[in-house]
Formats: sequence, C-alpha cells, structure tokens
Amino acid sequence: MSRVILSPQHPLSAGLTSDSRLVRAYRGERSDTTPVWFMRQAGRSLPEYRDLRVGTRMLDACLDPEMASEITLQPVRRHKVDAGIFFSDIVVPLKLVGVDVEIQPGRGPVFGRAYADAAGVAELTKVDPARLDEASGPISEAVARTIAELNETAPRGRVSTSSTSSGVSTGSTTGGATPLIGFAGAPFTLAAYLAEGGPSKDHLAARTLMHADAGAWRALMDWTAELSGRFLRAQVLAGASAAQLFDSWAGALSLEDYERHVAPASAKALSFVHDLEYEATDAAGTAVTRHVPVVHFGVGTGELLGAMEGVGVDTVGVDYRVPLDVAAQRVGAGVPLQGNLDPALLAAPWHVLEAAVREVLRRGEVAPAHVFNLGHGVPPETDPTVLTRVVELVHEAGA
Ligand code: 1CP
Repeated sequence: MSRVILSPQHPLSAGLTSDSRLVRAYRGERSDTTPVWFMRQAGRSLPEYRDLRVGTRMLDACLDPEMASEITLQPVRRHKVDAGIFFSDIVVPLKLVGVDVEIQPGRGPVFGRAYADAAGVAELTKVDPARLDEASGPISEAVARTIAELNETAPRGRVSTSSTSSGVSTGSTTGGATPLIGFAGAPFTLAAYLAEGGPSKDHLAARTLMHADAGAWRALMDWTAELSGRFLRAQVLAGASAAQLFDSWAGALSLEDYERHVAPASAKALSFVHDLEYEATDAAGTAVTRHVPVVHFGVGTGELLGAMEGVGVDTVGVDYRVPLDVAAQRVGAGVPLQGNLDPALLAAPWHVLEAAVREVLRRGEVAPAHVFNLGHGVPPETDPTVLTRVVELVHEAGA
C-alpha cells in the first residue's frame, strides 16, 4: 500500500504528541510515568456534560462540532488524563451515510429495522461507504477544534525526546500537547447492532447470519469495515494521534468464528489508517518514519487476545477479566497493553480502590509499556472526583 505522510500541521508531524506518554507507550516505550485515560471518560459521570446535553439528543450532540469538541475536552481539563477520546459513537458513521438509527437514552443505538438476512444486507450495502468522506465534515471540524485547544496547552518550542523529566507532573505529557484518540466500532460490533436492529445480550442474530448465509455475512462485514475504516481515517487526518478499534461484543464469539468470520474485516477496517505515517526524530537523533498507533479492545475477549493482536495493531486493550500479566502471555512478548481496572471498584472505599490500582500497575510491568485504563467504560454513577484521584495515583505510583 502506498504511504501517505500526515500534514506538517498534524500534532504527530509537528512533534506535539509524538513523544507524549501515550504515543510513546503505544510504540512500546516507557516515559516518566504510566499514562492514563478512561474509556467513556466523556459522558454522564460529569455534571458539566449533563448540563451541556440538556435538550440535545445524543446523535445531534455528536454532529455538533462545538458541542462534541467541548464534551471531549471536559474530562481532559478536569482529570488531567493523558489523552482525550473523541466524543462520538460507533453508530455515527452509519447515521452520516443515511442509515435510520437513533440513540435512545438508557438503551443505546436503535435502528429503524434489523438487517438480519441477505435481503436486508443487500438493502443496507446499496449505500456506498465512500459517501462518508463527503459527509464527515462535522467530524473533521470537531476534531480540528479539539486539537486546537489541546495544542494550546503545549509549551512553545521543540518537544524534548528524552524519556525523563524531573519529578512527576500532573500535566498529561512530558512537554508536548495532550493527544486525541480517534475511534470506531469494529465490523463485528457494528454488525451485532445492525443484525439485531438494536442492543442485545448475546448478539444471536449476527452469530446466526454468520453461519446461515456466509455470502451475506461477508458483504455486511466488508461494508461495515469500509465505513468504520473511513471514519477512523477522517479523525486521524483531522488531527487524532492514535486510533482505537472497539470490538466490544467480540467476546460473544468462539476463537474459530472470530478468526474465520471477523478478523479479516477488522484488518480491512484498520487498513484505512495503516498507510498514514509521519516523520520524526528518534532518541538518538536519527530521522525515522512512524505510523499512527492503533489499539484494539473488546469485552470478554480473554480467549481472543492473541487473535485480536494478530489483526495488526500496536497495543491490545484488556478487559477486567484477565490480569495484565496473563494477557501479556496471550498476546506475546513485546506488545504494549492497555487496561484494566474493574470499573466496579470505582465505587469501592478508597483503600480498596487504591490497592486495586496498584495491583493493575504491578501486573502491567511485564509488558514493554502500559497505558492505564478501566476494563470497560466509566459507569455513569461514578463520582468524578474519584477518577481524578485515580489519575493522580497512577501518575505518582506509575513513575
Ligand atoms: O445520552 C447519552 O449520554 C448516551 C450514552 C452514550 C455516550 C456518552 C452513548 C450511547 N454513547 C456515548 C459516547 C461514546 N460511545 C464514546 C465516547 C467517548 C468516551 O469514551 O469518553 C465512545 C468511545 C462510544 C463507543 C461505543 N458506543 C461503544 C464501544 C465502547 C464500549 O462501551 O464498549 C459501544 C458498544 C457503543 C454503543 C452504545 N452507544 C451508547 C450506548 C449506551 C451504547 C451501548 C449499548 C449496549 O449496551 O449495547
């Protein structure tokens, strides 16, 4: 595949985020301390989010660049996390190409119909996923607004590439700007919603279609892969410094089904960012070309961790069910890990939570680099001051 060099203004090319704690960890290097961010850090746990969202529907908020950007920045300002995660949803690209979908409060994405058979898939895939490129203006604008503010926090001048800074700052990088992570839903997780027409527990409709009609399944996966791939690419081109593919529901699959019916489509989605590169200088002062780091995460995917790494990613996100040192054996040596505090512990007494955070950090030491996160999203009831305290603890204890 031919390579595309990111523009000189991109935060990675400009040296603003390429040596941040997060981006360094995603390429397997440790910094002054362990970087930390939280899945679902933007959202209902924050009173400033709830205030802003009054009267605006979820997908309208995602497609309003000013609002999406503001919501993305809220947890970065409040918690001093090492990354922003773009405020959007895995169904936003579907909405942008005209699929009838809404997000119902307390429920999740609900579609006008289910796409569970060959006729449904044929109807859905009539839409050319390339249409997303013309429709993704609100996404690119929201990302651009977000990184404009994130870059403002960066000190002027060249960013140091040295690994140590004296002491542990509460700031989110060792001298640059806070990176923004772009994301997309993996083809299977999108298909799980599309086949069912909404949220489900076991994703039966998708699992049935995969075996009942292999041709329709492949068409559905090819289509969702291209749509998610283009969504990721738009975010990176607009300024995101890393990309995370959420295959939240892949844990419903056997390893064999995952490898045969799902992994090729996830690899295809990621091919839309694999060609994006930037030029940098390594610690020895040598000019190097680097790719945009990619993270892959799923829930209940303990059996699949090796295969998920095999899709072609830099870092594997681990849910709370598998300790990081065990996960390290499953993904193989040399792979950075992200995770994996059980979100339930955020509501436990501080001494219990503190011990659990330290245990996650300790187990994460076996990986070449570790990005602290939860094992799944922040529960909406979480006291946000607890999250801030966890960030402080990780920065202090992870040094
Ligand atoms: O009104 C609201 O506040 C709705 C709640 C909400 C939010 C805040 C939804 C509905 N989506 C989001 C934002 C969102 N979705 C983010 C943004 C930022 C952040 O992490 O801080 C991200 C990364 C997602 C991705 C997403 N959406 C995933 C993958 C991650 C995961 O949690 O596993 C999935 C599965 C969805 C679908 C979805 N959207 C919303 C809900 C409640 C759900 C899950 C529904 C279900 O259980 O099936």
